Amino acid sequence: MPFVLLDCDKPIPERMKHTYIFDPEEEIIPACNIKTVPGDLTERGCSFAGGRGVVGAPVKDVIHMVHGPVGCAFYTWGTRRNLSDFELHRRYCFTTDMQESDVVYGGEKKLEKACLEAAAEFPEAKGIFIYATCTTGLIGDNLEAVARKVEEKIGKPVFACNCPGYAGVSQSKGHHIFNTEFYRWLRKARERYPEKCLKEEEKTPYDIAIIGDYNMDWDLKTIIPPLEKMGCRVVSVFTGNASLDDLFKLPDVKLNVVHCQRSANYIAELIEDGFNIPKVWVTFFGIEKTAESMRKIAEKLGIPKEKVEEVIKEEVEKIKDKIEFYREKLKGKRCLIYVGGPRTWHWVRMMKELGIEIAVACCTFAHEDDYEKLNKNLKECGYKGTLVIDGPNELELEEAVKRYEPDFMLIGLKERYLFRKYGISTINSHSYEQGPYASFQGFVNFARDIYKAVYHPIWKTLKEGEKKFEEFKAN
Ligand code: CFM
Repeated sequence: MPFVLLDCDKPIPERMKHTYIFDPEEEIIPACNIKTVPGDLTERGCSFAGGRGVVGAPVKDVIHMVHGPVGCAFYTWGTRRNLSDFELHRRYCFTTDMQESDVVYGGEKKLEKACLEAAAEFPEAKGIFIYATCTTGLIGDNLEAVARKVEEKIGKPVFACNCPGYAGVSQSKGHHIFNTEFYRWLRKARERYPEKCLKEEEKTPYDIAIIGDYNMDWDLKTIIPPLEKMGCRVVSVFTGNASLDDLFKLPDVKLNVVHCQRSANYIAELIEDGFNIPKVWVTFFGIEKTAESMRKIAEKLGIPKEKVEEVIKEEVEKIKDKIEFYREKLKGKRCLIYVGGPRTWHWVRMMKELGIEIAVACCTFAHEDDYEKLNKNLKECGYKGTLVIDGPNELELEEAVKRYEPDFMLIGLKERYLFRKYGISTINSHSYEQGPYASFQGFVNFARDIYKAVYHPIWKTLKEGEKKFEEFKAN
């Protein structure tokens, strides 16, 4: 039986179907993307966080208006390093600050006023994104109606995202809603603002859009240059470092290159259906996967093989000695990976390239297809016996760490301090330590940060301190 019931889960045996030991001979998909069981102290986020915080947030030059109580607006900054060269999106916080009377009498007027005020105060903004929250979703404020009115008055695009926190079982539903609503809105908005679309004479056969990359700690600075070197032109990114104007051009490219296949595959599929633009799934983490992805893109666009191989060779040449150094230092180390979903499987090959064992792999909100990809990658890399947990809670993580003894953990800020107290080094895998981590150059940074974490002298000092304390207690 590949499913396991952890000791801490005895009072909630439902968690067993979320927890399995990977076996290359068996195709196991855990229960996932379903409601949290009562008693499970889940670490999942809400759908609003997925729509507003993950997909919408990186758009750099719009006013992100959160229509709800002031607390919901926290997601405006400080949560995620989706950096850009025009920091309107991370510097300011816009909210209608709903009060009790607004809830009773409706908040549409307040929303309209807030949008108009913000637009007047920030003329540099290219438009407004309005987000519903649980409060305004429940009272049924008509965000689209307000958006239309405001758009008429300010003469700039206004998009409304109806993604209250309760819309789904995790933040994943928020990604989905943002994708679908934005696509629908964009189709019509392109008719209202034809000047923002790419004109026929401006198009090239090598135009691509990167879908599902949010420029964490400037990942785009390592992803884009090799693609440009092989001849691509990146016209738009959904939504890392994106200007609203560039998002209008999403359906004008030749190929959609989908990186995060959880949060943004939806819009790539809609654009494929609606505009007949093909998509290709890629992974820009680690040497092998980045090279494989570049070959896939080149093939779709008809870029000559020799050209791509030349770029790959050049890039690999630049990093291979450094990677070899880190590989020597890290081979045989054991890790626990726990990220949202895609990164857990995106990183399997990269760990293999560094000679690292994957003891435990967890995802916060993955779906079946993520686990299919995780299993496939683990199998291809020859891993066996990895403990996989869907949506782990803190107790499960503690037990996993005690049983599997990883040398380091690729996790987020929520978990890091607890496990540091256990004496295990951690690397912030959502927003990074010192990124970028993507593509060839990013791989060196990632390997360096793992090396720095694992070899930091503090862990030795801690262990010696513990030993001394035990001796002291014994005497
Ligand atoms: Fe996509 Fe992401 Fe991820 Fe994600 Fe996230 Fe993230 Fe993530 Mo943190 S969009 S699903 S909701 S790759 S913020 S940049 S690292 S959990 S695995």
